[in-house]
Amino acid sequence: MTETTPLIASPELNVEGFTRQYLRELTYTQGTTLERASTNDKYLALARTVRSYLMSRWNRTVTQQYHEPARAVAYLSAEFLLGRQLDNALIASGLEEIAAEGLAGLGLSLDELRAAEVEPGLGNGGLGRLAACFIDSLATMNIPAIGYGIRYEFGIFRQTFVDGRQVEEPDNWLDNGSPWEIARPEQEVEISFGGHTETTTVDGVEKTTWVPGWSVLALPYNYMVPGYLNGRVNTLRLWSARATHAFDLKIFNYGDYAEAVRAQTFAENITKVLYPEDSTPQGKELRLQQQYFFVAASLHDFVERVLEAGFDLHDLPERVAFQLNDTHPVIAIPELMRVLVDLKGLAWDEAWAITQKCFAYTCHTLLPEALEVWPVELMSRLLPRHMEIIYRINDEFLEQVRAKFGNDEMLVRRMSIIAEYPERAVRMAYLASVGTTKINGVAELHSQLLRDKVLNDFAAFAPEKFTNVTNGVTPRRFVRLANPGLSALITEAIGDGWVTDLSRLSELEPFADDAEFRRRFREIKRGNKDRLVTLLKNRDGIDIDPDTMLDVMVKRLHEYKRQLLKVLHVVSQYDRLKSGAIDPATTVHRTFVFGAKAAPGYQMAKEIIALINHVGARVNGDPVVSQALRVAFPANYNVTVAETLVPAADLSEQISLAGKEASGTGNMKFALNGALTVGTDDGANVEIRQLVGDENFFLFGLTEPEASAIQEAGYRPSSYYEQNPDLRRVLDLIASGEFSGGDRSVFEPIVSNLLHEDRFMVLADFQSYMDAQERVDTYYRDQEAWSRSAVLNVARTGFFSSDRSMQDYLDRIWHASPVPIEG
Ligand code: OX2
Repeated sequence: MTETTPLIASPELNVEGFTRQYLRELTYTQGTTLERASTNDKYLALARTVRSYLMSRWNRTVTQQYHEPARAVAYLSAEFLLGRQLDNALIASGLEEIAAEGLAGLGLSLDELRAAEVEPGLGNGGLGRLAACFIDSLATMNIPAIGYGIRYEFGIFRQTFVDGRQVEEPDNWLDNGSPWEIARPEQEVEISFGGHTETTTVDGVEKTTWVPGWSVLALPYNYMVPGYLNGRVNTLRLWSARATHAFDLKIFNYGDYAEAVRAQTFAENITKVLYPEDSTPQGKELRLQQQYFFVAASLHDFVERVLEAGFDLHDLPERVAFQLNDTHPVIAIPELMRVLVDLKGLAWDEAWAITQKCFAYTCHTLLPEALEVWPVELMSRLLPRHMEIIYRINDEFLEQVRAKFGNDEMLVRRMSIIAEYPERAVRMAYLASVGTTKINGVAELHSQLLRDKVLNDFAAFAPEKFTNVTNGVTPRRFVRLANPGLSALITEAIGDGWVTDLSRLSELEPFADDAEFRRRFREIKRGNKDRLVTLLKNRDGIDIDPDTMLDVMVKRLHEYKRQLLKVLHVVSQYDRLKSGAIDPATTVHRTFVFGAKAAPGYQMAKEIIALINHVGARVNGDPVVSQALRVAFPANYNVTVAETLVPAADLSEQISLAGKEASGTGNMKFALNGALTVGTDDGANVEIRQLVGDENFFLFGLTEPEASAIQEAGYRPSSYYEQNPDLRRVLDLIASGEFSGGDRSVFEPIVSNLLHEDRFMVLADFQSYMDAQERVDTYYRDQEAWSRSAVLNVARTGFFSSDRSMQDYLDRIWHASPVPIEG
């Protein structure tokens, strides 16, 4: 590698080197002493110390990339739900033990300082966490990759409960300083909006230019994405909005100071807050501004800064694969066209060929209402040039449709990127389907349903574009870090290769039949429950009993995910214990743990949260019932909580209506940590069950074709109520005011919705779910059989590593290769 200046070496990788660097950070950066330092001071000094070890690797990665350009993956995502950074940086750099020892030498506790980190909650749930897993895997697999996203000043809201109801508070994650980001203000990019376009003819050639109305600055903040012990540190670049200097100046010259400050605020609003909607977009103007803002900044950054000067943009597809994480970044397609045609002077057809080759699109949903659509009126006002480009893309595409399928105007209307009803609007998923080389779903069933239902016309038009990549999760965070006990046991049994090759877990298979191994496995599970007991006690003041079965349902609150079905089960158990149908002394004791945030504007979801909390209070307060079951619903479920909760779980609830959950990724984390799943044939559950085997999975519920058939024939939920006395008792009990202090009106909307609409068929699956839960109880009584199944769940789910997902993307979509970092 050619370097003009030598790279500064890291501090020595030993306890002395670490301690020296730590004290340096505490003294020179935090400006304090060990005696005076606050916990936050000590944490920040620790973070910076760890960071200093990764810094030279980061520089080396960037330098090598510059000198030896290779095809890179650019992952465009409006969300990166990173979780805490320190723990991951410690294991990636091999510093965990050194740090613990060094800190102990100074009388400090690593665990205590770890706990001081506030996680950056820059995502809603699965989609954002997936992006974080993917960039971790890419770095670990030595792939040149860059993540592009938004540095929200406020991430996902902090959830609290008041009288059992959700209240949202701002997540000011930046308050205590963020040691993991590095601002690069000198690399700011100006991003424009509004205005109009002008077309002129020069030498007989039409040329359109955009005359924007206003603009803001995009400031990049870099985050390290360290590979696991491989010397590579990739970059995550998150953009933050500022007012342009020119704008300021003009107003200052008019002497209107107040107006200048207002302009500043207006600009900064763009990256102020993460929209808390998950899987159901709200169509707000600011959201489109966010999307264009980060996408335009990222394309500019890649083209003007990452690519070397003089790079021939005809070769762009050789150098980059832009992955569109759902429809949020899809405005990148017309933006790249604008850059190539308007700014770089390429002919339209050339530019279109390049654009289509550079982009690929991942769809994460099957709910029609979750596919983003932007009113033409809004798009034309905010991005007039892009609207023109979209029209032209659409015209040419529809010509091809006619050429291929004849003049079927119904079909043409169905496939048009522009919807006509209920208002003229741009269908972003269609734009993505037209402007990309590949389209993938996130689990086998989901990809199949995308082809057969949601995007069936597009699949008929270009079948070769469609592919599947089943999601995965990073084993570094969700096994190695979250479950140190299990990690040590696995390593003792099969060596430590599994951390970067999770398929190796299959070597654990024989240990399922080893009684001593199972005993140790149970001991670890029990230890993990103790850790959870401590966390819930300290964090939430919640008491749980580690000797009960831990039955966990954690995910966003959404009707399709069916937290309500879980509540019906709890209420049924409550009823049976109270009525004496089951004996609290002999039944299997369970703790039901819920974790879920509802989008602030999603009324029904918030009612369901209130119901869970009210049922929980009643159950926990009843002297008889609480002997056998308890409900715990810690507020503000997030990545940090998941890391303690997932390893402690016995039973994983994955109970969405078949055909609605695209994949799920929590389901994978639980199975990998040795929980058994009770689940429907939905999303990645299908693949989990195929891999672990029917005998190690509690399947229930309608299949997708069955559910669709019932819906088509006219689903009548009340008929289930009428025919099933157990179900009737449960719904009547909720309706009676049993869980609302006798007030029958409180949960009436929930009950009435179930009886008369029940869009996600909770009542249709009720009995099947109850039966599955009976099987769970029976099986759990046989702890040897249960732990054998649990071990087999671990041994057989190595497939769900995000490393494997990345390999699939590389093989099927990106075609990029590893580049090891030298030195
Ligand atoms: C989620 C999906 O709901 C979930 O099934 C999937 O596992 C996850 O994405 C990662 O692929 N917003 N969030 C999702 O989809 C959308 C849209």
